[in-house]
Amino acid sequence: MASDMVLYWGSGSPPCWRVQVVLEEKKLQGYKSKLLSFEKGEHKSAEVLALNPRGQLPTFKDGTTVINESLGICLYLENKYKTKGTQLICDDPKEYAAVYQKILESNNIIQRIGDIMQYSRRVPESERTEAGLQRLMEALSEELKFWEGYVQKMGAGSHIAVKNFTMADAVIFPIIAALFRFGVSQDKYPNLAKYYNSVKSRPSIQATWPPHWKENPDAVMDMLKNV
Ligand SMILES: N[C@@H](CCC(=O)N[C@@H](CS)C(=O)NCC(=O)O)C(=O)O
Repeated sequence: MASDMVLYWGSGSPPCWRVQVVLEEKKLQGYKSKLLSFEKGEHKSAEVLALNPRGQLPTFKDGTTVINESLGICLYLENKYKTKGTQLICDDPKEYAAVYQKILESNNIIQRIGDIMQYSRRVPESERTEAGLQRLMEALSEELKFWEGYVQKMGAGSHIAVKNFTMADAVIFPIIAALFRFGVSQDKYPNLAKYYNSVKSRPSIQATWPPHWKENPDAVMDMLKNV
């Protein structure tokens, strides 16, 4: 039952957002939603750490079952509620192969984004260079070109892995949305932009759109403008 579930989440976090999308798609809207502030360090509260020693979001509980990795939560929900709401993993072997392929392959995008974020956090200021950062931006750009090609090959009206909306979209859309929010140019990746702009209006996506993005829809973020 949805009322047994608690999701601790942070606004704008793609791993949190994908779980929220799956909860919407599976018609599990009655879950307890706890929006925490990264700025205030609420993800490191005793309440979260008791469930998730990493102090990361999403943190999720269903009755006495605790599961914290976003992808794990998404697959857990699909498996437990196979016949409820949208079927997010296809039955057909060719189709579920495509869905799992894209889900797991999307870790490459996350890795490249992580490399950029870590550069300013982990590399001492004296060792950072414009060229060093630019190389990481180029690596993300190379990665996004694969996805630009995949979306183009799928054709208009299709989703990221197969024709219908699947788990791959729930997992990947929030990453694409965050990339555009942080300055990746829609002109440079026109097919990804088309995908983004068509999936954006889906009710599960709209219902879970990051609240602080809604408050400030036109915020100009240029951190990734060179990607
Ligand atoms: N692999 C985890 C990653 C979760 C994650 O990195 N969450 C970030 C927010 S996007 C977080 O909580 N960061 C705070 C921290 O690591 O202290 C998942 O997919 O659930």
